Amino acid sequence: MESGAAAAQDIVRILYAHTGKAHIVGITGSPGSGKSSLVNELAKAFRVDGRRVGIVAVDPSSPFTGGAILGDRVRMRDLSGDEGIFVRSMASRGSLGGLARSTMAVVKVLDAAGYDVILVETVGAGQAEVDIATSAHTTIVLEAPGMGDDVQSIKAGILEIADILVVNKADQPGANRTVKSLEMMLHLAMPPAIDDPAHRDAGHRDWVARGETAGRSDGWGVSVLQTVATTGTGVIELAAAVDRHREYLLATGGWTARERARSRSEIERLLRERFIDEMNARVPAEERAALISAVVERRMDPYAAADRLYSGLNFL
Ligand SMILES: Nc1nc2c(ncn2[C@@H]2O[C@H](COP(=O)(O)OP(=O)(O)OP(=O)(O)O)[C@@H](O)[C@H]2O)c(=O)[nH]1
Ligand SMILES: [Mg+2]
Repeated sequence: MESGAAAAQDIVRILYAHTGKAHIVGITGSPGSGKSSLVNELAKAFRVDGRRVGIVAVDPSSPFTGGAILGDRVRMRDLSGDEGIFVRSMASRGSLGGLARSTMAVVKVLDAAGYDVILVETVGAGQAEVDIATSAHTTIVLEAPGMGDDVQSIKAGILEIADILVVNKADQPGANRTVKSLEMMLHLAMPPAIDDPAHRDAGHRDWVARGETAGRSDGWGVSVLQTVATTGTGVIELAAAVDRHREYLLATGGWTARERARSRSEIERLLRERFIDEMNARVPAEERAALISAVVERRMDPYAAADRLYSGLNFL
């Protein structure tokens, strides 16, 4: 599956009909926030009732930790020997900022092979974060204490992609403040779905204190959980939240909606890749370079250049 698009296409043709049963869970967060450690613990939590767990760890080429494939092996060492767990670490192979091309292909293999839950770890940076959110059923966004706790500094867009927010390293100073900031931000962005007077009159803090979760357009209440991945604290609760999200999606039609969104974005991605490949194959490199120069030198605008390339493909 990882050796190239042609091989992947052949394999997917055979196994695709057997996919669609697994719960695909994306785990994203800043480098070093504890994703691998948490994935390790989550996997064990899902094993308790006998479910089989697949793990795909993308971005071992993280410039921050270097050689993380080895690191992941060490961290996930206590999973080895369990036949119900399969771990695959893969390099992001140049698709910087995006999900590795073959990630979802590998997820399909695990799905077809009968893994019930597939955990996909990606470093939360720009496009990869968005990619995983459109590729997974449930997206967990990890934060660690002290990474700039004011509402402004928390990355914009996090709310659109997070189904569950986790403050990991809850054993470290400042964890409570990070939780508060996230809850505040959730509340500001997404007031409670049910608008009763009690909600309206209560201050943010009271609202948070009552343990309510924020509502959003699909009705799912995003909550903020705390974990200590190194000891497993809070992981049972996180696993339960993941299961609850799956049940919620199934009960509300959200599952089908996400499947549609997943399928559409995958088809579009394949189409884009194929289109670019086709263009590179049909238009000689010198010609493409000349077009780029023309745009750089303002002799041609980018739209005109794209037009030229597009018509050269004779698709119309
Ligand atoms: N104190 C504390 N340390 C933790 C916790 N979770 C992870 N760590 C430590 O944080 C470091 C990074 O953990 P990883 O699990 O590798 O983090 P990651 O997000 O997978 O890192 P990258 O994949 O390199 O982005 C390791 O030294 C862990 O032992 C936690 O809950 N508390
Ligand atoms: Mg990791």
